[in-house]
Amino acid sequence: MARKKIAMIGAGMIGGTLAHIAAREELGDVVMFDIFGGVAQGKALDMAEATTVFGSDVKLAGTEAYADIEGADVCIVTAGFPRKPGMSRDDLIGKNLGVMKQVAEGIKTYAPNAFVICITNPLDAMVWALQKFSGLPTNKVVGMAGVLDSARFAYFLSEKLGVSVKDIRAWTLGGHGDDMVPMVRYSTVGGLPLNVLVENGMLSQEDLDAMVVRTRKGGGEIVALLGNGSAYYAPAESAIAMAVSYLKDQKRVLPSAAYLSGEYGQNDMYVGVPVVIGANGVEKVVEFPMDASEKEMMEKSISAVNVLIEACKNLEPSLA
Ligand code: A3D
Repeated sequence: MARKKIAMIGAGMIGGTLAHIAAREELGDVVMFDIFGGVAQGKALDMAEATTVFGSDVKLAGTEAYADIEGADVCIVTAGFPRKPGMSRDDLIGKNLGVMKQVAEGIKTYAPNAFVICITNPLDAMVWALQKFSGLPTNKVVGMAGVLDSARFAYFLSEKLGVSVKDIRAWTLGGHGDDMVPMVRYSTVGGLPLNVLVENGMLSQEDLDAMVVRTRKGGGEIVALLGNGSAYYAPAESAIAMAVSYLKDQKRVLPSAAYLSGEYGQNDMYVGVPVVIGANGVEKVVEFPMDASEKEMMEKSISAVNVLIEACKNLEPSLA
């Protein structure tokens, strides 16, 4: 069986980390595309040399020619600009929308059958624009944010409770912004929902509230610490989990920015919801029943995403 081909569109901090993990895990041959082709080539050569140490036979290449992504099975898009301290994700929209247009053209021309995972911010609006610009099927274009936001929530819980990360399942839905919706009732530690932990005195409401706030601001916390650029290890691991579910038809249920056609009462937009990812891409959107306060938070988050989608339409009339 021929090796799979994985294209990283953008060879910056996340793109490089993605390539490293994909090579190490032998997920397939890796090609890194970047407008700064030298950076993509340099990173690819550095990692290719490392394969002889960690013993992986995959091939790595860097390029500034879209033709080199031809036939890719998976494309992971990080091309664009990250935040600087003091910037919100939304401040990136003008610059990154133009990047999505170029990337969509490249993928549509050379890898129209790929499963495309977008990471570029502001995430929900950029994945929406990428799908529109490319015309690829909506089940094959998805955004990564929920796995990361949920991972952050899970990490804070494991730290606070002194419990293995393996026994925590956290869910964060909605748009990838400060209005994201950590789903307390559906997040579990050893199978017990968080509200049950609070009721039984195993976790205080104050600590839980503080972790919800920290999760919402988790990206900004790292931006402030780094001083230049944003998180890349956890974002890369999160996108790899989604890619692996597709490549191995694992059918994992993962929170992802997915195209909605009536689910959660929404149409023609992308927002973070639980989805089943398998060999057919996004195979199903799972609808979590929501109580009044969860619904209110989700609606607020969806409205914030819709404002950004409208901004994209104003900036790029072909999307309207
Ligand atoms: P960075 O290290 O700057 O890498 C971006 C790369 O994109 C650079 O190497 C650029 O040269 C390249 N690039 C710019 N324009 C183009 C273009 N037109 N075509 C091809 N390549 C181009 O950033 P990063 O890797 O740290 O972050 C990448 C994106 O992910 C940013 O938009 C971040 O805001 C975003 N991000 C999203 C999350 C989510 O959870 C959704 C988390 C962290 C970062």
